[in-house]
Amino acid sequence: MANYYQPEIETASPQQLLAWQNERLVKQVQHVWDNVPYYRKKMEEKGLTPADIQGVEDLKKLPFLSKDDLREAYPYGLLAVPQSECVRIHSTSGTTGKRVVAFYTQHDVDLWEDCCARAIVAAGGTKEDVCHIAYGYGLFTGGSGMHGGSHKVGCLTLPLSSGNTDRQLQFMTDLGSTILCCTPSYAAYLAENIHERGLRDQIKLKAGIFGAEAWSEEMREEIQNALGIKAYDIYGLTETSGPGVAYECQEQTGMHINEDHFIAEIIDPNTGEVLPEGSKGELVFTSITKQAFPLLRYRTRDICVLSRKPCSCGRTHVKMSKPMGRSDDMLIVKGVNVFPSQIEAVLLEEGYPANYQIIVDRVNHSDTLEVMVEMTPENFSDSLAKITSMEKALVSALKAMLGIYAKVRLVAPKTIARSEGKAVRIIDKRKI
Ligand code: DLL
Repeated sequence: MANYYQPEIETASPQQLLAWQNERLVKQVQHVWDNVPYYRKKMEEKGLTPADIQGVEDLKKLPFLSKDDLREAYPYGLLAVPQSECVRIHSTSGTTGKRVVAFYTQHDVDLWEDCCARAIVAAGGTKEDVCHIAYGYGLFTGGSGMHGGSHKVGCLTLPLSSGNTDRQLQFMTDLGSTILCCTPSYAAYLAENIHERGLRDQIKLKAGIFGAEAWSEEMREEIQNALGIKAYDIYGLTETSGPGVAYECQEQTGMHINEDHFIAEIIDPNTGEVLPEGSKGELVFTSITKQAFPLLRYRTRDICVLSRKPCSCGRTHVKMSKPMGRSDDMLIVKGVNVFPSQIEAVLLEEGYPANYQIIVDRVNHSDTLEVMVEMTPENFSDSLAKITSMEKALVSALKAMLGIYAKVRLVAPKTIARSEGKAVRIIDKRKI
């Protein structure tokens, strides 16, 4: 069984990494130019030919690709190999507009699963582990990606998919799951159930690999304590393969990006200007090893920071911070930028669970922001006076963080519907 800690790649010198990226980028640009008329036209519009791209230094000359391009080219317009070479598709969970469909050759699936295997190993996984996969299987990439990675590491793989909490807990206790892979909101829900059913002593979990949605450090703390595990972040998006584009190591201070497969840039979301390391901005990826669906300078809309500070794990690949929200999920309320992650941080800090919904509306031409949040069984009260005073405390904590007033509505435990996949945090009635 291969050892998916690949030190020759994961701890390669910056010079070696750059050499790989230069060589692969040049090849990829030629591949796209030769096979994707949509992209060739975009390059021609900028007066570019492949000869203009000699390495990473020239990346900034290339045009960006956005989700709108993917929708426009739907379904086959960005495919870079004959359809007969493709073995799989996955698709985004987007509910509006045309879906985005991503294609994979067998080579693409193999490389993607390698990336997921690296993530499992970085979370301490070995062939002795029982890897419990509660990400959804199907069009969503979470289930299949982590499943493939788990096989490569040689773990005993439990393909539970999402939902059916009774069955999740039965397998978890009977088979002794040691690594849990699911969204952080579902992990928090499973933890809540484990606690209520008094199953804490019967579970053998040691690690969780959670991603696909934003989650705060406070939520990590809460899940780690509730399940007695180390909780690792994992990042990815359908367009660039799925989970495993970046993953956390034992240091838990950001996610190493698999730079032998992806070149990451941070840009100013308004001007498109490339920003220096350490700046906060929109993450842009170029996939340099994918055959079927190779995206050049794809704008993720995720806002984060990149860091090349040396990591105690020895990995040299650049780290991305937790995404601080999406530039297109960012709410603008009364002209102020509001990220759900800021609200979540306040709630957890004040001792509330991560079960909340943010409701934005427009009343008399003015924006309103309301946060509905569940009380915990411990701080639950039906005394109006007590609830009002708890709400007041939250209103001022939120005001200190956001700079604007948010109405707070405390509700009884378990009032807000739980999610088995990505949690629905925002209801923007202005868009309805
Ligand atoms: O969510 C892939 C994935 C599956 C990642 C399982 C991790 C684990 P999409 O459904 O295409 O793909 O959604 C991609 O989800 O642009 C981010 O906005 C968000 N996202 C993914 N991982 C994280 C994370 C999968 N760790 C979009 N933290 C991305 C915050 C995340 N947001």
